[in-house]
Amino acid sequence: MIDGCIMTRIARGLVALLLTAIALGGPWLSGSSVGAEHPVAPPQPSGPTPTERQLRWHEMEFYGFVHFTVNTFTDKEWGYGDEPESVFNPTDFDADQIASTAKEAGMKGLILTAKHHDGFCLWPSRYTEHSVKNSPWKNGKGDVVRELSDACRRQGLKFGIYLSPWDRNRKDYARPEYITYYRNQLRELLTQYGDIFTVWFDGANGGDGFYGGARETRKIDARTYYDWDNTRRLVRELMPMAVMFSDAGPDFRWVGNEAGVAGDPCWATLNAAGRYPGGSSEGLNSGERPGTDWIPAECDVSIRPGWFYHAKEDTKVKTPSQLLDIYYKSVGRGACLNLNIPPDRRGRIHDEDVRSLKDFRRILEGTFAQNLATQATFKPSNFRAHSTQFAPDNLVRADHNRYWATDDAVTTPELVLEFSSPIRFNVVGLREYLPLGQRVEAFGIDRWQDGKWVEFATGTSIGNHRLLRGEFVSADKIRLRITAAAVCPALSEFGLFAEPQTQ
Ligand code: FUL
Repeated sequence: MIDGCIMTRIARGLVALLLTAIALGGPWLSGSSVGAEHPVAPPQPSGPTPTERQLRWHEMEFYGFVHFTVNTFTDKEWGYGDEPESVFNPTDFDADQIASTAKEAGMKGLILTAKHHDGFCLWPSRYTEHSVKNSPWKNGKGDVVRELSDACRRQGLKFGIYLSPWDRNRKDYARPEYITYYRNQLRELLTQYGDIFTVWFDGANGGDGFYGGARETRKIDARTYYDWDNTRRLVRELMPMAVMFSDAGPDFRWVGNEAGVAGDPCWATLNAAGRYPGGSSEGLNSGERPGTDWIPAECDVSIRPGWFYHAKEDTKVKTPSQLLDIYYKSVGRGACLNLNIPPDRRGRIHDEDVRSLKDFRRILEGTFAQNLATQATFKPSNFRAHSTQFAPDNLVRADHNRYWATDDAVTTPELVLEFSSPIRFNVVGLREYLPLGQRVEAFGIDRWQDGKWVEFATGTSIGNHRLLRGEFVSADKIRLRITAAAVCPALSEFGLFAEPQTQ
């Protein structure tokens, strides 16, 4: 009788033999025949890889923040915590207007400040009186979390929550009891409002506050006070597919600034050991390579200078071209973009913001409506075992689960795209097949001009999505060069796009 261990060793041996044969172009895979039907072993993953919940989050790419609370009515950015509930009184709250604005802007979800640093709760929590239930809005019967989460679902948007760990209202803040209060509130939010795609843990803590009338400065040790391990465990238990944000992950990280700009490179990997929310921001902007953990970046930025609505900023709403620039520097560098759209005192997104978002979307849609690379014939220097499974035409399929991969030994392949007539473009898009990790470390894009290759752009990290935006060029041959990779590349998209000329 052969025991399980020997069987495993035999199986491993066979797989190794098969992989070696593939790498050498084994005869039964017919080295030269394109379209061999035999299944070919895919490349092995390299380095940290994303979880299923992180993959779902990556796919979202663009979603929004909704900063709304007493600050909207007191014209502040950080409420002190002593604001009377009576100040919260939107005159025409319209969750559908907020959600449809987000939807039309191309966002895939919204994250609401259920409680900001001032401690006022936008839902009628059982655990505090400092909430909508004691406000004049809807005679204390309103629930912003309920209305916005329902409106998001109606629009097909995901819904997430921001619950500030720092609470300037609570008497027990900085004491152990507060952690129980915080978790009780999390439990309410994660059990009463349907599916929650993310929980956003803010690391900010300014110290002073009302604290039930104490009006003093309270310092906590951000490393230990919140006992994050157990709070994260609670989130996993109540909402297993929710991704958690903080400076330190665990699922996605702060990008290190509030300008919406990811580093270049921006690796999805990070060394998580020793990091905690509110800790050092070193390394967050560019990530860390090779890195021990898959903790990709989110770029959070407001459409206005402040996070909350202030009438004086109506003239300072970011223009469509500023939003586009942010998009290319966030989504286009492999991060997700979390763009804040703060409701005004009516409880609606202001016309200026709506107008800017619409135009921004129009330009993006015009740009990505057509991938010109679909018209090309692909000439790769290599594709894995000559199998259609890994052929370069996977790069222009809508299905991002198909990818172009090379043989294990080939880490710097080239791919030439030939067109029957010149195409005109100014944006190049690339994606890696994320389940196999972030593999490519450098690449170049060239165009054929006057009998020679001329560089269009070069880059380093690709990850979920890389967009390179340049001057308009025309060419009937384009080349992608992978110039450095940790292991054989696995790319799921190559796109050539043209921005609409009239902006
Ligand atoms: C920061 C907060 O202090 C700001 O008020 C805002 O909520 C931003 C998204 O995070 O840390």
